[in-house]
Amino acid sequence: MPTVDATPGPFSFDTDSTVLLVIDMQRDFLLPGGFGESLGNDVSQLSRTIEPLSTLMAAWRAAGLPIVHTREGHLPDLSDCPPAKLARGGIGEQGAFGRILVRGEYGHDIVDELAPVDGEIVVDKPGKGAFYATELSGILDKFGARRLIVTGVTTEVCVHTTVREANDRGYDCLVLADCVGSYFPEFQRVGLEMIAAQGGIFGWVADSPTVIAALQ
Ligand code: TIU
Repeated sequence: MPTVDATPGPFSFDTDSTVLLVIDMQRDFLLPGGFGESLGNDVSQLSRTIEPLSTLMAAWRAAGLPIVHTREGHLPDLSDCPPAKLARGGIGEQGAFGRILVRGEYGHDIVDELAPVDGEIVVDKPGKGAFYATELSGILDKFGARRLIVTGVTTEVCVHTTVREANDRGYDCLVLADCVGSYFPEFQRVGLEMIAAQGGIFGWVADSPTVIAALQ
């Protein structure tokens, strides 16, 4: 069984029960000019994840293993957007890449470098967590998944919400530090520490090259 040198300890994963989850690598969060940058955020803190994640995805695909992508966003009529989220502004408004976080808009889709390939599943989610109001649980069941390798953005928001719930649902989660990003370096550091503290209170943390090496 492949084993990764992780924090707080080794993380072993069966290749027939592990899914690579790629969370919200969307243009509106990652690209200059997008929604994230319009809020005053430094998108380079996120875009540094694209290259290592692209390399990891290539190795994962070469090994014939499953990848599930997610996208945060809403129906064009915003009927699936809670009033409190809508009231904070942005969602559905016109941005540089189309209506912000609306399904079907250019900015809502995944960056070109990490585009899903044929057969990979994309889960559209209205919330921060990837389980809330989505079909993710059933999809993971079909893959027989017991473990998740978790990547994407942002570390302390959609990655944390998803990993915390995945842990409650019984999945062992390995979060890859070089493949998750926060606009705030302090949140990145502390967000990763929170996962692995207390003996791995809701997951493990490692870097992608160790996972790629374990696949060889
Ligand atoms: N995907 C995700 O994390 N959505 C966010 O809104 N994150 C922010 O950090 N804003």
